[in-house]
Amino acid sequence: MNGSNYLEIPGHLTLAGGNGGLAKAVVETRWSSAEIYLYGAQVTGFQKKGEAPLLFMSGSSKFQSGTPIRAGVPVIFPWFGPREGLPAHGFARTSTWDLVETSLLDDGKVRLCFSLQSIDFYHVQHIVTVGETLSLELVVTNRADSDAIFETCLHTYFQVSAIDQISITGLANTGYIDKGRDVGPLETSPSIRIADEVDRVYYDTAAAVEIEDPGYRRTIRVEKSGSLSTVVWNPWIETSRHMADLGDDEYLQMVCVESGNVGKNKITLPPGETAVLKVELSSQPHG
Ligand code: TA6
Repeated sequence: MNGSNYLEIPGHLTLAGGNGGLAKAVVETRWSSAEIYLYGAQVTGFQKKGEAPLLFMSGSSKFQSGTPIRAGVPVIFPWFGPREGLPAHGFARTSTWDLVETSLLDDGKVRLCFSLQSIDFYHVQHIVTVGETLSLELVVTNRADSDAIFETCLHTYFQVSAIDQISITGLANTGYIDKGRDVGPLETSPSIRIADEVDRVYYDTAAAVEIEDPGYRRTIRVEKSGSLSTVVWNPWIETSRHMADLGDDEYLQMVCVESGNVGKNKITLPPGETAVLKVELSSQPHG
């Protein structure tokens, strides 16, 4: 981090060596604290004062170049899911981004702007704003002279008190594909409960989603814009056992509710245009 001290903000933002020696920004505001790795421009932690962490971090996560970090909000770009001969979920999450700008906003929030280097055809920024809420913006500009076609996703891992106690609302009457079962029904349940492996891509939905967590006595809210897909994932027992970077029982404390544009909602962007995927993550304690 030599030479980047000018990006630090006394009392609010320090640059430090994180796990595996990877550089991270540590942020403090009057409402919350957060950690963001330059590797993947990945928020790995966000916690409001007096509350449980909002984001889940696997105790077995690797922190090494070439391997994604299993925590927080991996930035998925320019494709979602597997690609023959290429890294799953694109290369953004395994690239080291430049931290190009930091600022303390008038209202006390801290804003960080990361830039993804050396992709000829795209200019990509990830803007993270830490305050009472956590706001993330993935900003992609097409610098080529023909249409760019790509997928985006903010693959958010939430920490929950107990997976079988939570309920997820906001997706009723939305069509989805369950990856495991390869079916395409409409969500009939106004309130989704998880009692098995769930790996669903909900399409054509711009709706906010809420996660009700009675154990932590809070409701998490995912507000989004520039996104037509919502992914809900929990690996459950068998899949977890095959994941080297997730403890066998950690599926009990996590759920992914991801905002993006994937599959049939992939983005076609004309030359010179910009697409912005924005999410605002908040939590409301129960009274
Ligand atoms: O978003 C859900 C998903 O695509 C699942 O299919 C599951 O594989 C998960 O992401 C994690 O993928 P990863 O490459 O991080 O192991």
